[in-house]
Amino acid sequence: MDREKQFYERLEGKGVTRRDFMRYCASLTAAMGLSAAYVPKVAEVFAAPKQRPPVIWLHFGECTGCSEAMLRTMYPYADELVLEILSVEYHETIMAAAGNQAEDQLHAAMKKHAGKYICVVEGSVATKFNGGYGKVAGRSFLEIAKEVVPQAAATIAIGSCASWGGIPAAKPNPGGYKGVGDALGKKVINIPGCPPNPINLIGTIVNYLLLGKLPALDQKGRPTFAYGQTIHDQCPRRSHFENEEFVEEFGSEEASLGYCLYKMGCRGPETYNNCPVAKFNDGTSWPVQAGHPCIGCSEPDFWDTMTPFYEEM
Ligand code: FSX
Ligand code: SF4
Ligand code: F3S
Repeated sequence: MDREKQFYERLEGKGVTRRDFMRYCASLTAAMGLSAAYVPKVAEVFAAPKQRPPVIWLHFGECTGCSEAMLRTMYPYADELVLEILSVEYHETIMAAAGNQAEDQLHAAMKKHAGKYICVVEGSVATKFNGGYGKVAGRSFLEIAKEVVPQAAATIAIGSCASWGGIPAAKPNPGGYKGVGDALGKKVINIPGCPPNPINLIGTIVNYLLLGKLPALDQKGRPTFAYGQTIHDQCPRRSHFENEEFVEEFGSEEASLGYCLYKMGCRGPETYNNCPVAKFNDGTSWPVQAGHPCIGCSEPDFWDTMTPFYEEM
C-alpha cells in the first residue's frame, strides 16, 4: 500500500493527477484488447509492481526514433512509467556510462540476469561483409545480437528496422541489413512502425506482467491486439472511401472536408496497425487525422513496396 501511495505522490510531484494516470491506464487497457474491468489491475502493474524484469536494450542500424517516441513525446511521464515497471540495465541513449564502462555494464547485466532478461532490439542488423556496415565497440551488430539475444527470456524487435530491416534494408541494401529475427533465424516479437506506437510495446510488457505470458502473435510475430486489423478497416474516413469522396490535392476543399486520402497514396488498405484507435501523443492525432496519407510504415519493406509515396497504388 505504501508503495502505491509513494507512486501516486511521485506522479503528483510531476504534475500528473491520479485521474490523468487512470485515463492513461484506460487507453492502454483498451489498446491491449482487454475489458474495462482490467483497468485497476493495469494501474496496479505500474503502482505496485510485483516484479521489474531486467531489460537490455540494443541499438543497431536505425535513427533512434523508436526510443525517442517511447521516452520523450507520448506523455510527460511515460519514461517514468517505463522505469517503474522495467529495470533497464543497458540502453545506449539514456545510460550515463560510455566507452569501456558501458561495455562492462552490458556484460555484467548479461551475466547477472542470464536467461531472465528481456532483450529489446532497436534497428536492423548488417549481415554482409562480416557485418562491417555497423559496429559498436569494435564488434559487429551481428556478433552482438548473436551474443545477447540467445540468452534472453524473450526478444522484442522494436520498430520496422528491427522487425523487417526498415530504411537500412531499402534497395539496394548494400550492407545486407535484415530484421533481427531474420538475421538470427530466430522467432522474436515484432512491434513494427517507423516509429512504432509506444503503447504497443508497453501493452506487450504489461500483458506479460499482468497475465504472466506474452500476447498472442500473428504469423509475422506481431501482437494481434495491435496489428490484427488494417488501418483502412478502422479509419474514420472510411465512409468517404465507400462514397468515393476523395482528396485529390492537399489544401483543397475536399481535404478540409476530411475526405478519403486513397488518391493521395494512402496505404491504409494494405497496412496492419492500430493507429486510428491508439493514436499518438496522448491520443492527440495520427497521420490520416492530420490530413496525411498512411505510408504503410509498419509493413515489411515499406520503403520498397509502398513507394512512390503520394501516388495511388
Ligand atoms: Fe527504424 Fe527506430 Fe524508423 Fe527510426 O530507431 S523504425 S528508422 S523511426 O527509429 O528503428
Ligand atoms: Fe482507407 Fe486511407 Fe481512405 Fe482511411 S484515408 S479510408 S485508411 S484509404
Ligand atoms: Fe505508420 Fe500508417 Fe500508422 S504511416 S504511423 S502505419 S497511419
